[in-house]
Amino acid sequence: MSIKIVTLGGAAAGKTIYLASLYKKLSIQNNDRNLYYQFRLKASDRDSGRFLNSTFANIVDPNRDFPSGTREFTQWNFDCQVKSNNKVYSVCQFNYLDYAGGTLNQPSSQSGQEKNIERITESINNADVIFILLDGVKIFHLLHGNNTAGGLHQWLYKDIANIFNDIQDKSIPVYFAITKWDCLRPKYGSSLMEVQEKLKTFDQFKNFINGFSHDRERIIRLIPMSSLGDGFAEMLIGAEGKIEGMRKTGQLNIKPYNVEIPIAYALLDTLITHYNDEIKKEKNRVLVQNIILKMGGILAGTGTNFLPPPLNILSKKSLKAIIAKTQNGIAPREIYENIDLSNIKGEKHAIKHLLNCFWYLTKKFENDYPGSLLNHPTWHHKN
Ligand SMILES: Nc1nc2c(ncn2[C@@H]2O[C@H](COP(=O)(O)OP(=O)(O)OP(=O)(O)O)[C@@H](O)[C@H]2O)c(=O)[nH]1
Ligand SMILES: [Mg+2]
Repeated sequence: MSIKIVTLGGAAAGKTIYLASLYKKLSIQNNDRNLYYQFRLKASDRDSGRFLNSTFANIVDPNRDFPSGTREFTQWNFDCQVKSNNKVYSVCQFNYLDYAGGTLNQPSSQSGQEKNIERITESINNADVIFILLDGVKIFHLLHGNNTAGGLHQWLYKDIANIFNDIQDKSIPVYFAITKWDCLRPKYGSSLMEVQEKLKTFDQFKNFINGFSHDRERIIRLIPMSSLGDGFAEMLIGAEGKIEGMRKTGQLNIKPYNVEIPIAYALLDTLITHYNDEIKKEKNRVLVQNIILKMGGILAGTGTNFLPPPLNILSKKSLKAIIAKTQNGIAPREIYENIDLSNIKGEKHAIKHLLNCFWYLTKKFENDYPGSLLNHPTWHHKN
């Protein structure tokens, strides 16, 4: 099953550093330290993996500047795998796009990027999940009332407005990530309420979120994350609180956080979306049947043929259990205890194992960051 994630964000929102950091954190399965990181992301080809590793090496090198803005347009494909007893199980694939954030906000005739803008539009149309990176430095300005800070108006009324226009007709999950959370964490910790309230004071956010709230099938999440971790970089604050750049502090240890949360949600939410769609179709089928035959219908089968392989190996019962657990506030410990890598005996186990890891990570995240769910769909797992 291939999960297409379209990452949207203005210039310098943090897209490139995020990808390098995500890959660094998840490219090696972690069997010892944290049981719920017992999976890995593998780049689709060797060159891509090497390129991401070398980008990351430059990012962490205190003697080098941060990478300059992206010019190319690159699709990154990652295979999400579980390795157990010397066998590798490939559960799903994640596809990302990286591109020059700035040029996409100009009219295509001016940016000379017609082809690339077409590609982005096409990707949005085919996406399973939309991932919007909100620049943490811009959010910092908003929260501190620095209304005249450079680029803020352009960002709010052009970049963000363009993104919302592009995606408003799609009813798939939308995740807002607030990048560079390390800059906000000292003051805001893990509370998202203030950020949520601030964003909603702007009509475009309010309308977007409220508009979607009427569309009860859409999931909207807010995910604070840091690709660099705390203390690795600091904002250079000039006169009148103006942020003039980001400086590496020289700290060697880099501990990104929450970068894996969007992919964990992407798999769980995509399963739920597929299931909900199927239930709706079944309901329509039964309705038509009832009208034609004037009799009560029955919902079909125990299988999950509507899921792309290899996830269609799951039974309908397991899928309903996954959805129920995802919806309900299961204590992380309960999920954690289910994980046992040495017990994986086949593809089905591997899938369940990965889902367990993702449950754990997302539930822990929800416990740690109240206010992250902005809107959720009607759940049909009881059907
Ligand atoms: N403190 C902090 N700064 C970050 C983080 N991620 C990115 N930055 C800063 O933000 C700048 C831009 O990040 P990029 O990843 O290059 O942004 P981008 O979205 O790829 O930008 P374009 O390629 O121009 O579209 C970096 O040079 C860093 O200074 C983070 O997690 N924490
Ligand atoms: Mg970039």
